[in-house]
Amino acid sequence: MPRREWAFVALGSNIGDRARHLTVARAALAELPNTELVAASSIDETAPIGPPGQKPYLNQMVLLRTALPPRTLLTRCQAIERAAGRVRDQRWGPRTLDLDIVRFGEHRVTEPELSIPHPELPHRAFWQRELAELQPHVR
Ligand code: A4P
Ligand code: MG
Repeated sequence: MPRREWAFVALGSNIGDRARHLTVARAALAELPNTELVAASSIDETAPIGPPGQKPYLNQMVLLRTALPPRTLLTRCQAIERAAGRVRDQRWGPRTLDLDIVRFGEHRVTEPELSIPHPELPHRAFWQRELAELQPHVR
């Protein structure tokens, strides 16, 4: 069994039944192989960042303990987004479900397809709050 790492994954939704999209996403993340969903933060309603005319987001963060490598976790997250009816068109545009890997243990990844820690972390107060809420569960 490979070493398990702590991973912080951010959930966001601003289309449709936002709370339900988050619930389904949490269940799907908890079902990933060799992965445990250790804790979930409280849910924030946040003003949309990005193109104008979007609705507010529900945001939440979960703490996973996983043996999946970062790139595999990304692929799995994208499959969960697709299952939620996510259509990728506009960057930072409205979405049923967005899953972002915010931190993955002490890993630093700088690839076109994957940046860890997520470069927006310093700019998103709600992510910082959610991360702080989950931090005590890392042990
Ligand atoms: N990618 C690179 N690093 C990562 C990572 N750490 N986690 C790549 C996940 N994906 C990562 O993502 C584009 C590409 O980012 C992916 O193909 C992946 O290879 P995307 O989900 O298709 O597009 P996006 O989400 O529009 O762009 P991006 O840059 O991921 O934006 P964010 O940071 O996800 O922002 N406003 C509020 N209030 N709350 C939000 O949650 N989210 C966004 C999206 C915009 N405005 C928001 C919120
Ligand atoms: Mg994204």
